[in-house]
Amino acid sequence: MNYTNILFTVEDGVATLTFNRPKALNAMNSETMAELLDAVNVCKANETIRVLVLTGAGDRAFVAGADISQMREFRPQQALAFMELGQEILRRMETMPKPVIAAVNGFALGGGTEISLACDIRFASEKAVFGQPEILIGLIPGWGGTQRLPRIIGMGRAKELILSGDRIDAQRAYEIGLVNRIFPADRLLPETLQFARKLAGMPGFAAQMAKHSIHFGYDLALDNACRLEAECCAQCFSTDDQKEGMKAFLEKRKPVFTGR
Ligand code: CO8
Repeated sequence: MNYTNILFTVEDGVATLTFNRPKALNAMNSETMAELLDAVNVCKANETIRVLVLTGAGDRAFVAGADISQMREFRPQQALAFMELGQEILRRMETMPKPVIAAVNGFALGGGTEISLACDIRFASEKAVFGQPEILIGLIPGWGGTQRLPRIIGMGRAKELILSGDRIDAQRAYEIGLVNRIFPADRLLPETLQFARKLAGMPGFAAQMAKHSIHFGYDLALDNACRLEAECCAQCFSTDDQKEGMKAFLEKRKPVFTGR
């Protein structure tokens, strides 16, 4: 697929997807969603891609939400289809068997915050701004925000953001656990890519099993979730990387992982 609304590059096992509609602050329209879906599928299928990084073009926005100029004329059935598509893409990305990191470089509002919530890790520039302002235009979040936000920052804080539509800066987002790390604007992408390369060098199957256990165990009863974890961990013993990791530890040397 040819991309016109995103940039997509791969280097050192790290794919970088840049939302690229800076004039509209990278707002998500249907075309951008279709390209995001395609890129997520490519990342999932391509064995040379081991980590995905998402960021926004320009110096103002990650994603300023779903495209309001497209949504304004929706009838309920179109709105539902737009939400279902967004939810499917984000769930596919969230459960992808490889780490996904958001490098939030500016406004991440509405759908922009929701995209970041579906990433495994959120890094932010000092200029980042988060929020779920849907209520200010007569909506509620529709791409998983009412569900993922409480799971990540707690129900009380999520309700505060969703019911007020207030925006928060990177520092506040860090304080409430919404972002993992903050960097000066010019360091965000280099630091994120350095961290992504580190993850790309980890045993890939173990990373896959970790995400699987977290995502598919989260809503199970504890006994069942721990059983799932044990089975995922046991599967790791089928890999060369587990053999190499333990051998290297006992031989007091750095492991050389092959991803097998
Ligand atoms: N959609 C479409 N265009 C946008 C969006 C957007 N979400 N955000 C910004 N733009 C456009 C502006 O219209 C403007 O375009 P133009 O230059 O042609 O007038 C350009 O980007 C620059 O924006 P501003 O002039 O507004 O820049 P400011 O610096 O004054 O303000 C803000 C920046 C604060 C980010 C402001 O643009 C803003 O508030 N944007 C909207 C944020 C928002 O409400 N996002 C949530 C949208 S709803 C949503 O995401 C729900 C998703 C899931 C539900 C799906 C339901 C079907």
